[in-house]
Amino acid sequence: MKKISLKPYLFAGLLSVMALAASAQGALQPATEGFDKVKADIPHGKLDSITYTSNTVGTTRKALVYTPPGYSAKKKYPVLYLLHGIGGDEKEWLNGGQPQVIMDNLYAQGKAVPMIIVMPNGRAMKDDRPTGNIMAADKVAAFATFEKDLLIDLIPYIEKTYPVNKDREHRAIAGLSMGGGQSLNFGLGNLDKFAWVGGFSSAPNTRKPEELVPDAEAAKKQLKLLFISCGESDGLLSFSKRTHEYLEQKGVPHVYFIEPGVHDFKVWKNGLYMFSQLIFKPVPPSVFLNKAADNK
Ligand code: FER
Repeated sequence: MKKISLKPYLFAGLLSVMALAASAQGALQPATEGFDKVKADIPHGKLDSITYTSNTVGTTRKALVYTPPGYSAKKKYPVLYLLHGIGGDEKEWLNGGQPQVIMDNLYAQGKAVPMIIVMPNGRAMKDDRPTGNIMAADKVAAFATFEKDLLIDLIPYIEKTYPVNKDREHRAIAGLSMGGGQSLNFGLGNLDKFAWVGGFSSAPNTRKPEELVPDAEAAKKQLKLLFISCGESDGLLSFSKRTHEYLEQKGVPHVYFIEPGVHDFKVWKNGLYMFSQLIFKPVPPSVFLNKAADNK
């Protein structure tokens, strides 16, 4: 009988085991088919509409709050503040992104840590509706004013109303476009308050990199995750790209995920899908290698 060498088979087997291990280790994977489809046969979270007093604006203001399936006031939850864009308000994520569907599906698969998601109105002014000229200077300025409303008014309201952990490691901030710029500005500007920061298709309101991260060593020490994503055909890509290049030059670990797409909810929903799976638990070092199959 002819003797067959097992060596090539062993080698091929070893290679495929290594490849599997590498992908299972959490190389970044974008959303797959069905991630945003309503499924009737799984537990669903709940949406509340809340109203809080804003000393910053001098009015009462609205926000939406998603509590996860199995929510109980006897437990304690981390909180993700999820911010909208220049044309939106506290309902933009709900209407355009249906984050409750994305999250319900992730929970059904055990892929995310149970968290409360707060969707505020990030235009901190008396008339905070996205009407008239949404690019008007006072309306754009109100997106910067929201930093105070968030830190002084909204976060304390959430923390006395819901059963939440109140330390930085249990607080995340992420958003789309103007809300992405806000998240990077407020998150990186208040590292004592936020350990998890995400900007999806961040807008021109994003501070210049040197102002955004003046102390790279402090950022390295304090950030659990900095996540930057954008569509490769988005006209605002340069704001994400310049931030990424600066962070890379300063050696600040971050995820830079550029995907096919433009300035729309396809990219933002995927941003939420990816970011929400990574927060409030140990981050696999492999995600910082940015080696997802179709990432550029
Ligand atoms: C701009 C272009 C886009 C700008 C803001 C945006 C304030 C925001 C877009 C969005 O939120 O979708 O010049 O200036």
